[in-house]
Amino acid sequence: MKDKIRIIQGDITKLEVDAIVNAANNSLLGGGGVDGAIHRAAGPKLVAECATLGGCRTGDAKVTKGYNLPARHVIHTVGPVWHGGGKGEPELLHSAYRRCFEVAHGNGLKSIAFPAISAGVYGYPMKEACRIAMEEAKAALGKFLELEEIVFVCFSGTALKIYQETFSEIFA
Ligand code: AR6
Repeated sequence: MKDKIRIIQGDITKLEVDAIVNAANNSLLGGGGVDGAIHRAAGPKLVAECATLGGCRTGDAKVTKGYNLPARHVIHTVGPVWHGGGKGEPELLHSAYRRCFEVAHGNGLKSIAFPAISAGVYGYPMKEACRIAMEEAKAALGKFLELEEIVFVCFSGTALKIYQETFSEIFA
C-alpha cells in the first residue's frame, strides 16, 4: 500500500497525473496561493467551467477538466480556515480529503496529487494537516483498490520534512 504514495517538493501545476487537487475557496472562482497558480497555468477556460458549478461547501470537492495543465482534471476542494481547532476544523479537513478521493473514484481517476490543503493562507498547522492527509490516504488506498498513485506535493523544504516524518509514522 505505502508504495503507492509519493512525497515530493515542487509545483503541483507541473504534474502529469489524472487529477491535481486545488485548495480553493467557497466561490471556486480563483484566489491566491496554489489556487492562483493552478488557474494561471490552466488558462481562462478553467474559471469559466468553475463558474458553472455553484461554488463548493467547505469539506466538499468538485471536478473540472485540466485545460492547459498537464493534469487531465482538477479536483477543487475547500478546506477549513483554522480558528484554533475547536470549530470543527479537523472533521472538515478529513472531509475535504475524503471527498477528493470519492470524486476521483467516481470519475475513474487513478493518480491524484495533493497540495497541503488549508496549511497556507487558511492557517492550519502543517503537522496536524499532514497527519489528516496521510490518514485519509491510507483509508482511501484500503477502499479504492484502483488507486495507483497518491502524490503529496510540498512547496517548501520544511513541509517536505514534515510529510516524510508523518508518512513514516502513519504507514509504519
Ligand atoms: N504547488 C504546490 N503547493 C503550493 C503551490 C504550488 N504551486 N503554491 C502554494 N502551495 P494555500 P489554503 C502550497 O494558501 O491554506 C487561496 O487564495 C502552500 O505553500 O494555497 O487552503 C484560495 O482561493 C501551502 O503549503 O491554500 C483560498 O482563499 C499549500 O499550498 C485560500 O487560498 C496551501 O496553501 C485557501 O487557503
